[in-house]
Amino acid sequence: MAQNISVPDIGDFDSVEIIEILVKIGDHIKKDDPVVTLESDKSSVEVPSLFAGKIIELNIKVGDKVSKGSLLAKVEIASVDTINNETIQKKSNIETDNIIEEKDDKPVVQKKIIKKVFIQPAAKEDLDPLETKEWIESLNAVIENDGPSRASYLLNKVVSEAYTAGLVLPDTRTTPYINTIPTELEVKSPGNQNIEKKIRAYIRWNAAAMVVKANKISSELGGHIGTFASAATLYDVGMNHFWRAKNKDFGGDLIYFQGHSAPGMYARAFLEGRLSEKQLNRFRQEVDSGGLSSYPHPWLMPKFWQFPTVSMGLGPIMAIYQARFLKYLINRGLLKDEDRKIWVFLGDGETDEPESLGAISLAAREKLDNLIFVVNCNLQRLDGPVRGNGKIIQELEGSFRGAGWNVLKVIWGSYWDPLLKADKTGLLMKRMNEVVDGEYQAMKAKGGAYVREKFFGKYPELKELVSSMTDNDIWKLNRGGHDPHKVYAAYHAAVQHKGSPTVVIAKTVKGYGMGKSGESINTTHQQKKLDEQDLLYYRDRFNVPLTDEQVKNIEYYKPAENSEEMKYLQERRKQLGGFIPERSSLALPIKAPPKDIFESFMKSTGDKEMSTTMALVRMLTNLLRDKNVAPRLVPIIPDEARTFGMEGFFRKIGIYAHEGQKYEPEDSEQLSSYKETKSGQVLEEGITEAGAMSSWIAAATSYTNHDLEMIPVYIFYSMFGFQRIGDFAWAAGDAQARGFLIGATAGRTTLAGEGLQHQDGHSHILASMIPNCVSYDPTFSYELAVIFREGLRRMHEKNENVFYYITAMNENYSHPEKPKGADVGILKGMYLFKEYKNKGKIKIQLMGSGTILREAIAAAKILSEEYGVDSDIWSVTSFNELRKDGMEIERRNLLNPNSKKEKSYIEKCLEKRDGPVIAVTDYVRSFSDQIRPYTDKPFYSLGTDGFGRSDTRKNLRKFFEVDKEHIVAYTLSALANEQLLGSDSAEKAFKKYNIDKKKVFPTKL
Ligand SMILES: Cc1ncc(C[n+]2csc(CCOP(=O)(O)OP(=O)(O)O)c2C)c(N)n1
Ligand SMILES: [Mg+2]
Repeated sequence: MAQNISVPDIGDFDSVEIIEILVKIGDHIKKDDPVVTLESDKSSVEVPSLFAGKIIELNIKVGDKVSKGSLLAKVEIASVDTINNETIQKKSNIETDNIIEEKDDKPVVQKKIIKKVFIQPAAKEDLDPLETKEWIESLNAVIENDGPSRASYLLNKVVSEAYTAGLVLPDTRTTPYINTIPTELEVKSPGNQNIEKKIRAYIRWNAAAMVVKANKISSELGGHIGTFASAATLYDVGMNHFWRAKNKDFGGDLIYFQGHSAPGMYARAFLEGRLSEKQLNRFRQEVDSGGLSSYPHPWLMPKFWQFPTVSMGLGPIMAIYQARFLKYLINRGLLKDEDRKIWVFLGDGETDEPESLGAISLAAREKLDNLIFVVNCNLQRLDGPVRGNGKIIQELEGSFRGAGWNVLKVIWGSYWDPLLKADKTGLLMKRMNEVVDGEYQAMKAKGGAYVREKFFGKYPELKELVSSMTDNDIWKLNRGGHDPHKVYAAYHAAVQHKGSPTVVIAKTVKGYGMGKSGESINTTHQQKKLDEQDLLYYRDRFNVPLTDEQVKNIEYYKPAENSEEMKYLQERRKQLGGFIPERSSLALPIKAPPKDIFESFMKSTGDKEMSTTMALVRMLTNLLRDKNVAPRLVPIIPDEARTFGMEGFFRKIGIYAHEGQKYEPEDSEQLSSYKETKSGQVLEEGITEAGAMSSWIAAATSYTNHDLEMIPVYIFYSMFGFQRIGDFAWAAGDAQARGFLIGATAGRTTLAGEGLQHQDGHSHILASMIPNCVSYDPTFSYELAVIFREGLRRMHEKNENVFYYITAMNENYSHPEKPKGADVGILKGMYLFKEYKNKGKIKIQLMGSGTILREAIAAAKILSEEYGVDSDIWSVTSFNELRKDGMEIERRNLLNPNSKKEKSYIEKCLEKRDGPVIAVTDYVRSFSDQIRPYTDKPFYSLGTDGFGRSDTRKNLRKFFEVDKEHIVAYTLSALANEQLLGSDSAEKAFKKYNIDKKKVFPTKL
């Protein structure tokens, strides 16, 4: 039986061109195999076959224009069963309508006043509607008889009671200021608490000693003691019991450590035998190798740190997208599900950062139960209290619960348990609720007597409650985050929890154990020098077995290898599979595709016009046909797929959606319909550049975190790239990310109508600041192809730790054939595109990049034909790469004054060529000015300095003086300036092109 393959609904286009035929007569194809590629003026898309079978007829050829319904080919199919049963049929909307009309069977309360009471039954189904009714009627009666205030009071009481009994009330925003897990439900730690306490004390001591020692060398070195002091228990319980390391049998949990708690991680690694005393002595002294970096920096300690976190807010959001990416890899079948967890530590002050909480709703939406946040609420940030007049723990609880997280508050330590039990009046809980953080902080700074008076003293009943306790006993009433039992119970509950992410909100004391020198005082954060008395106090507080003399010498403490502490420590980590943190990669390289995948881009497009963005999308489509590369590509798009002509990817490879697609998309009959699927490949991030970049980083570091090399390609408006997510890009460099960032709709005058906030004339400058970012501004599709292919080779085949930033434009133009031998120059940053050498004696070196190179090419023609000025036209694919080369060679020459001078690549290109350089780009002048020092030729740059504005490309180029007319006139003037030509020519040109000499410089307009 033969079936027709026709053009499906292609959306808003009447007729589109066939640019590729991907099958031959006689080919056996599977269902969904692409048959042809269609291209409109904006995007290209493959048409898949709806049938499996043998191609028996081809009814089209390349270049044909087709529309919906046009016959493409005929297929002889094997049997009727193979006919695609997914052929999309429009379902009626009846089902949906039914759902909408379904009766709400919640108890209906008649009385008007009750409408103000928002009560939801806790269980999904009402087991006893009569009883429910009685409850509601009772409430109703109280409201009517005693008023709403009495009713609220009673409700609060009931809720508190319910909470103390361990009921989870997910619909309330906050719960009372007590631990989420009731004492009776706490799972006990199997650990030996005595030994763990000692280990913790040694780690505390060594961390503090390391910071103090560094500051004896120089107070310039800095460091923090107070943060880790407050978080030591939170880390230690994880290290001893929960965090499983990567090894040959398991992928490993991933831990994002709070940046400035790094001293604690070094101190533990020292006890574990992974870092030496010599290394600890080199904390923050990294210039001569062997030092320890101030904070987690994988670039500086590539075998130790995994995640750069110290720029606050980046860790939490990157971790959320990391957790999502892990699920993506599992759902795409690239990684097995080993129940790995992502743990993230952040400070309570850090939650001020929009990035910290900005993506928490995504984490809940994606049901990331592999994600655990631990917020260390020591109530302080750098200058003072996080919420002096409020309660950060309650505020965070509200935010996280509201977003749909499982919230576990760890506020009070075990010493409080008997008091809470004995509190029959509920006054203790009331007092806990009413005290604000500023007071809680002051209480920990001022001792037991103060707490008795200020906290318990408020109510006679509470004073009585603690009357038999000494001030010292009261002082010992600990906070949850310092109690290993409470922390263990919370972590245990967190790892068991299914269906949503968990946040453990732990209350601690900043500078815990530091006494007068820095416990809970506003200056704790900056404390890095402890005097002798402070150190002796610290030793005594934690019973560190060091003599006074050893303390005065600030010696580290490491027990004998065969001591019970050391054996315990090693055994625990052995049980958990190895050490953490540790960075490694067992990822296999991806073989770069054979050259022919990009071959078609090396030829001229003839009259056919297209943008480099379209060329890129075609390249990606081709790559999706390469069996090595295809599964590893991760296209990341922040809600702009249609802008970039990438909508064809939706249907072809699907949009990742962990729950698949629960609806029939509006455009389901179209070729590029919005297809969400559990195994989808595209990450359609929505409008979040920070989120999309975090996804990109997760994919770009997958080779180390999941031992799986991935190829992320994040495509965005270039203006909303580096300047929006610059700090993430810097962190990506630190994390040794490998992947492509594509700054689309690039160029100040090329993205014409969008105006000031959209038109990018500087993203390359920002990209150039990141040492391992390789950036290009190509003009022609063959340049893009050569660059992209080399990126694949360098990053994903040769595993070089660089990442690529490439700008792509939305201006359509035809593309010439690749000049012979241009590849090397394209990659190095410049090559000779064309020479005019048939006219006069005057010559210029004309350089351009991006779309503006085309203005330069047009200007060169005018200069040659009308003014007798010849030019060498250089396509400068990367001023940034040229500068890197120039700087390095210059430095080498300066270091070796006696040796023969080496030549930079720019010098080599220009040495035998005459005339001044005229460089012109769609970016600010400092972009091309970068290479000025590396040539002795006179150098003139034209660029788009100033704010953009909306207009046509032609008008914008005139405004910024980068159009062919300005290039001609300014070149003539430059030649006059160099006394190579009289000034008449320039003056005539200014007149001819109506160039207004009185126009104000564009930066002032
Ligand atoms: C983006 C950013 N801004 C500012 C800082 C400087 N900084 C380092 S620690 C700190 C205070 C942190 O307070 P918190 O998050 O509560 O952590 P704690 O030390 O109290 O645990 C600040 C502002 C930074 N590291 N990153
Ligand atoms: Mg804090």
